[in-house]
Amino acid sequence: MENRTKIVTIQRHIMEQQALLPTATGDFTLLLWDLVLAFKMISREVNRAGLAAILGPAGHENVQGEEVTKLDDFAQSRIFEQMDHGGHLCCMASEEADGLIPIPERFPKGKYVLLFDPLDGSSNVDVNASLGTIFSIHRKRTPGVDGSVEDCLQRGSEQVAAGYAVYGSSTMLVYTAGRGVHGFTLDPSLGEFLLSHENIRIPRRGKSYSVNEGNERNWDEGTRRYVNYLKEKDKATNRPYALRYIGTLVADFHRILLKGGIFLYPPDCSDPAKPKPKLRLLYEVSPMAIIAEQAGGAATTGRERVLDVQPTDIHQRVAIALGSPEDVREYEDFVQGRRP
Ligand code: P6P
Repeated sequence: MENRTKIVTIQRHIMEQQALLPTATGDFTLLLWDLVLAFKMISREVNRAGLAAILGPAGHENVQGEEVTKLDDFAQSRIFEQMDHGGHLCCMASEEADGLIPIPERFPKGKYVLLFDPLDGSSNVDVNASLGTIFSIHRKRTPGVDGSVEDCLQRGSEQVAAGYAVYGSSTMLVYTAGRGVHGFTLDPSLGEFLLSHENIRIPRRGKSYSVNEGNERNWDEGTRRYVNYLKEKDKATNRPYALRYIGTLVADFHRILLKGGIFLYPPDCSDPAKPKPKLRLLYEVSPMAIIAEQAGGAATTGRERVLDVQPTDIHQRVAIALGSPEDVREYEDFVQGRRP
C-alpha cells in the first residue's frame, strides 16, 4: 500500500476537530471558515501589494499613534466586513480600532468575541518582508446579546481558539482550538489551505533567540545578562545562540514554533520606575502564548505566565518571552534573580 500523504483542507480539519466535541453546534466551525476566507483575501492583496498600488501610508494614525498603511486599512476592513454579518460574534476588537467594535444592529449577534491584529509587522509592508494576521476567540461571558468590553477582557487561558496567518515565502495558517497546534499551507492554484504541519511540537530547547538588540540600552539587568549568557560558548546548551529578528512578531514566532528558541520583547526600562512594554496582550501576546503552550512551549511576562494575566484594557501592553520551555525557564531564572 503506497503511503500517500492525506490531503486535508483546513475546513475539513476544523470540522473533524469540532465533531469530537459533544457540545459543538457548528457555529464555531462556520466562524473559523469565515475567518479563513478573510485570510485568503488578505494574502492575495499582500502578495500583489506592489502591483495593486496599496503600498505606502494611508495618511492617518491608529489608536497606538502608529502610522497606518493602506494594507493595514485593507486588512482591517476585510476582516470586519467578512465577520460582522455571520451571526457568530457579539463584538470585536482590533489593534486598528480605538475601542469595542459592535456588530451592526441589522445583523444577528452570536456567542463569540473576535480580537485581532489585522496586519502585524506593518513596518515591513513596503520592503517585502513577512507580515501576519493574528486572531483570538473568546466566548461571550456577559448576559444579553450585545458584546461588551468586559467580554473582551478575559484571560488568555480562556481563549476558545487562537491563531495566525503568516504571509511569507508561502502563506501559512497556524491555529489551535485547544487540541494541539496545526499548520496549513495555502495552495494558490487551489485557493485552499492544506494541512502541512499536523500537531506541531516545539523543541524543548532551541539554538536561536529573537529580540531587537537595538533596544539593549533600555533593557532590565536580568534580560541583559540573559542575552549575554546566550552569546557564551557552551555545547551542552547549544550556545552561542544565533540571533534571528525580522520585526514581525508572527514571522519571528513562527520560526521559533518550528525550530525552537526564544522570542523576547522586554519592557523599555529607561525609566526603571515606569517599565514600558510594547506588545499588546489581547491580540498579539495571548494568542501566541496559547499556541506556544499548546505546542509544549511556555510564555511568560518575565514575572508570571502570560495566560494568567487579567486584562484591564483592550490595548494593554505586556512584556513577553515565549518559545521553548527550557529557554523560557532559563530566562525567568535570570530576570527573577535566580541566576548570577
Ligand atoms: P520593533 C510590529 O510592529 C510589532 O508590533 C510586532 O509584530 C513586532 O514583534 C514588534 O512590533 C517589532 O517592534 O520595536 O522591534 O520594531
